[in-house]
Amino acid sequence: MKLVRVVLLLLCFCLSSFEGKYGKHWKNQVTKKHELPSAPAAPQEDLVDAKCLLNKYTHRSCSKVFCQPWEKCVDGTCICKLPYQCPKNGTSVCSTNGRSFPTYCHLKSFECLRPEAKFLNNGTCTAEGEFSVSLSDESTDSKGIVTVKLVDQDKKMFICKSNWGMAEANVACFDLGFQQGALDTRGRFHYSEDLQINSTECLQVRCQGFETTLAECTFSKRRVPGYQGLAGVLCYTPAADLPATESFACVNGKRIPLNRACNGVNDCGDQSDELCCKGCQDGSFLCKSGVCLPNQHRCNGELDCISGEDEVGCEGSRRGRTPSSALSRHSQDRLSRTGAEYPEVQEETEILTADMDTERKRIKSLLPKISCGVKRPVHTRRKRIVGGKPAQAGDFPWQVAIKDGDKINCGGIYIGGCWVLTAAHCVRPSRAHHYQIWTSLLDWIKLNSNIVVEKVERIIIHEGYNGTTYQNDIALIEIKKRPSHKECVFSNSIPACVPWSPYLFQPKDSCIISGWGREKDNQKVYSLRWGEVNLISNCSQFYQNRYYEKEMECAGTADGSIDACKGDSGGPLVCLDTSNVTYVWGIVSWGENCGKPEFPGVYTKVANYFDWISYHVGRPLISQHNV
Ligand code: 4AZ
Repeated sequence: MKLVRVVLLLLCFCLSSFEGKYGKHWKNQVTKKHELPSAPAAPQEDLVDAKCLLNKYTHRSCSKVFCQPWEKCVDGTCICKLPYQCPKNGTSVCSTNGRSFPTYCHLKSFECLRPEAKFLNNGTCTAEGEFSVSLSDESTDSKGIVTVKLVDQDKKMFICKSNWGMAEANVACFDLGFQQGALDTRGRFHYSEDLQINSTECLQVRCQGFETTLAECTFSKRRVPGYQGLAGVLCYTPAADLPATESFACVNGKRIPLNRACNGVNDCGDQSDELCCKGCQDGSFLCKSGVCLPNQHRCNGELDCISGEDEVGCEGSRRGRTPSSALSRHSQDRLSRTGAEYPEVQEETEILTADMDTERKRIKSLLPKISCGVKRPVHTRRKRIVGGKPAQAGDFPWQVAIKDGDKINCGGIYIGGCWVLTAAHCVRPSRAHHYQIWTSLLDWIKLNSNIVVEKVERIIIHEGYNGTTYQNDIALIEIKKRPSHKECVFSNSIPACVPWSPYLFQPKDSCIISGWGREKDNQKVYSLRWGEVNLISNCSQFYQNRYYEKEMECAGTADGSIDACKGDSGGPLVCLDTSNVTYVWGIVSWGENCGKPEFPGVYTKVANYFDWISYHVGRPLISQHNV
């Protein structure tokens, strides 16, 4: 191993170009092909959704992103789980205060609650183990070339510049105590003479960006012939702030150049620059929920978009990410991260630390899962033209009919356990004993043999229900358990999933309504019918001063030919996600007439009531993720 001793007291070590706007001393240097300087800051109005920004979404906003496995989603925010809520399976890990934890999840949940101790290493705690990160520049503590000392190594090592991105730089800065992460990975960095540089031997590091210390990232050693650029970082300090007019204001208070919002890179460190996007730049991937993802997240075998689009159409393009294929993984990353075409060189790569990202995925796979919104494969529905078509057995296994005396006036939606969702205007708590819940009903003139009839235990009307404005038109029906039964029997029913985020479906998405309601000409209907409608935005234009955006949803067709009508109330408007999982997106609520294009059907927006529903039925019953 040949070490190069640097004799200058302070050597100006140029890493790459850096734009002058951060200060006079940052000068443009040689620009390599794969490090083009970013374009001048330009207004990003076409990319950023300003209204959405008011919600101040971050990496902890579970209506936009999935929570970490050591977190759960409560009221739209990922909060820390208690360690005992972690899966038990796993190997022990050690924290920086020398404490051993049964699994990585236990440590992360403990750290989430009490951030003073961080991850140190996988395995047992050793007496001499220590991990440290430092920056080379003696003149300032916020920038420099990064050096690390790994737990089981005795000397400080440099990090290679290739693969060093904002995710890694943010983690390095978090580790050094800069809570807003990094400002840039490029610039002119200095290092002092007592650092020994052997630039052909540097460490590769890969982080996800959520880590709180570089010790959680995966380090590998790679020997390549010739010179290697070294990783440097400029950590964010308010002094380095950009003018408000030329920058994007992150939720954590940091300011980043405008042109770095919606580019798939978590420049803010809290992801707030990637969560309110109308489009994505630099080849990053746009989720329907308005989130930009780095392109490597597409088809990586893990769901990142809340409605799953990043893992659709991946056949043949699945990226192999087994830890054993370190060499190919590295080569692949180099291509996908920089977009540059490097010549393939045979390199020796040795993984030095545990792969905690794989461990995170393993923990995620062990979390409890609920089953909803997936039909038994009886037959495929025969799709016909719009207009309301008769349903076949098994098409709508969540659909129920509410019988009041001898009349069926309303529908309902089975959501699991003993619970049916309906419209508040359909039911009265005092009449609970008059109601019957009919499941698997197709035609109430020609009754099918598998119908199950349930009695009602109680009815919960939303406390904000207003019978005049139809605000909060939502109610829960609890089904009576059969004597000697611990659970409710919904033998032929399958629950529809309850949407936890208002971003799961968007205007223009095609969804399905079903019910026993009247035809357009007020003709009575005895059989269950269904039709496809599109979600409609801007519904106040049809119902001025009567439409409440947050609580209501409009749906219909351009010619109005498909619509819900009298008798469909309380029934479902369901939408299917990219994996064909069915969500109850709306409850038939009201509308001016039926089948008139200028007056679309109005539905209770169920996603707005996830917390209200979970409060009554219990979070685990309806939580698909982030339990
Ligand atoms: C009703 O009276 C009703 N066209 C339900 C839905 C619509 C109109 C009326 C929407 O139950």
